[in-house]
Amino acid sequence: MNEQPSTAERAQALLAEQAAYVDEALDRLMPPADAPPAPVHEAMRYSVFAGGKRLRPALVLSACRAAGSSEADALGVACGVELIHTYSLIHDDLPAMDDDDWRRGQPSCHKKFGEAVAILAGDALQTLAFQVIVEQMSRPEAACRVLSELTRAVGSRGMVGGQVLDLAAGQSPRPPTVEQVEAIHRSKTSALIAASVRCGAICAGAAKPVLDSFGRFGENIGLAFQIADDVLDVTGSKAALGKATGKDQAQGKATYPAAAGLEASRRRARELLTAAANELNGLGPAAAPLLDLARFIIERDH
Ligand code: GRG
Repeated sequence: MNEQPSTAERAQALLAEQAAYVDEALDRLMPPADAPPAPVHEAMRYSVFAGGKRLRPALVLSACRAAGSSEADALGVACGVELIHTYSLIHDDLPAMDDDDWRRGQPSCHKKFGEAVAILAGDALQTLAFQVIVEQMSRPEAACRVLSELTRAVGSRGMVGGQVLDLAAGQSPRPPTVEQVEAIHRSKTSALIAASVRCGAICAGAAKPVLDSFGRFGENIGLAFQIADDVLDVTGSKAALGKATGKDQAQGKATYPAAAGLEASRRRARELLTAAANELNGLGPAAAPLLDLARFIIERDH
């Protein structure tokens, strides 16, 4: 008897297929490890090819497809988003930030190459992202819109701003409120995920109402992603996650479980998934890969 694949199996297969597609392009677009100045190029490649899930590029490619275009039209943007994401992880692991020795199952970038090279590798990955997007996109107007989306999402009113709020919350003697945690998570994590979905649709030339629905879909799954991440820090294993667990609580971080408990966190993630799925009503089978990725986000173990 032929059994249908589960959502998790479909999402894993989609991620594996899209990761291979994006990895081939990243390898082509990034400077070789031995090109001078070699230390920074080696560090950039070390972190980019350390085995990330490639969730954000998968969202870019799947959104482009759901909005009616081929994945090839969004490949440069998918690579750019992953380069930005990897920069954020390198800087997030630094001693002045989360101070993590492990990332994706191997020593974090500063542990392997030293702090100075890790900072520079993160900086160079971010600028390479924008170079790749500009050089790989064939329509200049769409490229400008993608750059506007992404720079807003990762600047001081997005990811970097969220990191600032997160650091401040970690210093506070009071436990965080749910509202504070959601505000941090929306800017620190959800903004880049929502921008990934919107940028995929921009690559497909989607009209404003579609872009707005995709944006709300992305915001909901982005918040659900960080809540699931918070839950995994409490319940997950170091082997599956490739980094230490239990650090959030030990560092007094503003997490959803700290503000609301584990059960309420899981419930909120499910609510967000439902709200996200409702945004794609009417798109039909074209939206199926996006929905599989959304479900994977809250069901994953890594
Ligand atoms: C400018 C100095 C300076 C710092 C910037 C970049 C930054 C501060 C903060 C980044 C915020 C951040 C790292 C959010 C974490 C989001 C998160 C849970 C990442 C893990 O994503 P996965 O699970 O990772 O998709 P993989 O390894 O699969 O790619």
